[in-house]
Amino acid sequence: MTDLATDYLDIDFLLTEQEIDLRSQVRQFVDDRIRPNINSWYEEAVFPQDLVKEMGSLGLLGMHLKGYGCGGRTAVEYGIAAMELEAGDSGIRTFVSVQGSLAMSAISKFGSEEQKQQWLPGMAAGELIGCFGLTEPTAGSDPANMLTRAERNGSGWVLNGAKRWIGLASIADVAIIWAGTDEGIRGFVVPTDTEGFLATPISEKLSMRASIQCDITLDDVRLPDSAVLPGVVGLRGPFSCLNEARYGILWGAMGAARDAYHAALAYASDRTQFGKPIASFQLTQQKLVDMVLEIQKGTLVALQTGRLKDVGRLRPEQISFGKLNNVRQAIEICRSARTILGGNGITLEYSPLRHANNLESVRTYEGTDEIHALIMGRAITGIPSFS
Ligand code: TGC
Repeated sequence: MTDLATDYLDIDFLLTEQEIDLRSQVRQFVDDRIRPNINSWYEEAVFPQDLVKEMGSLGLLGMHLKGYGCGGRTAVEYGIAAMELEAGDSGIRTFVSVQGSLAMSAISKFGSEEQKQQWLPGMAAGELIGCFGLTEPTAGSDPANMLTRAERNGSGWVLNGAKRWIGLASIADVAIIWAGTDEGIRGFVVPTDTEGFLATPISEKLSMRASIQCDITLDDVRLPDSAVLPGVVGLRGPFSCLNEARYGILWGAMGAARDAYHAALAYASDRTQFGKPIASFQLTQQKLVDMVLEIQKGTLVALQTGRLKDVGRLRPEQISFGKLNNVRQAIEICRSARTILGGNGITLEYSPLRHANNLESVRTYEGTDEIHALIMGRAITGIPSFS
């Protein structure tokens, strides 16, 4: 029988044995390698780079891509892994998303055979790190207005511009940089040791502290013609990669929410006030029940989205449903969990506020709540509000 406190609706019954095995494996990795250390990484703003190869060995990098050393896993399996990683910390799940869903998927979807062979096996193994440069200091929600330019120069290209909020850029070996050209927006595979490429970590963050986000400047970065991603021209390129990352997020957010709920439930069962455990108070029970309702609903949304993706029926507008709903609900769950922990909830000893702070980034990157609401609004009404 299912344990109602952990899986009220018996969602596990909908999972295959292989999915449950993968979940156990990733959960074990999180328990062994992330949970014991996350508080110090978070406090000291350290990204644990030594975990990268371990995640590669576990098959978590580019896990739903096929060939070139990638895992070839299903979308649901990728989602389950994202959920478990984010139950540890959003910063670690974000690493896997940026590496696999953004940088590797850009090469896998649109790269030349040579680019795939050069980069994907090393990235899948965690020997090489990638980043994805779309957002700019003055172009976040509206990447069509990017200022970064790539000009043809003889048989090659010269890139100039700036990118902001680029995960992993300062430790990356390769950057996928999207830039305006006379032909439209194009993607470039830029080795980060190319002259003129500079990545600077953004410090003093109150969110995602166990992960790295950077400013990038591109100052006359000279590239051969073979650096361009040949398979796409236009914003469809980066948006197709964002679909993959947004998909991982809608699972991951439920992992953070679940972890916060478990912390609150354990605390409420132990903590005694007025002579009895605070779990016995009606207001606390209401909060816990509201968390269970939204975690279970959000997990079903994630699973349905994944099943649609696995049979090729998933539309980007449906990813927006999950990204908007699950991140929004996850933040509320984490904040509510913090209230059950009282004053102790503002320390790093308990996870809910760390998760809530991380989720502020998650609700902002890969399309804000507002952008996903407007994507859904356009899908429902047929009327775009942003153009
Ligand atoms: P529109 O100009 O009409 O469309 C442009 C082209 O793109 C196609 N398209 C998509 N293709 C695949 N998947 C999607 N989800 C797509 N959305 C649009 C579209 O069909 C068109 O193709 P074509 O061939 O006809 O030219 O653009 P739009 O009006 O559809 O989009 C407007 C809007 C607001 C929805 C879009 O601009 C948007 O999604 N904005 C949010 C951008 C965003 O999420 N930015 C965050 C990036 S995160 C980041 O850079 C950091 S990475 C994380 C890290 O490093 O840590």
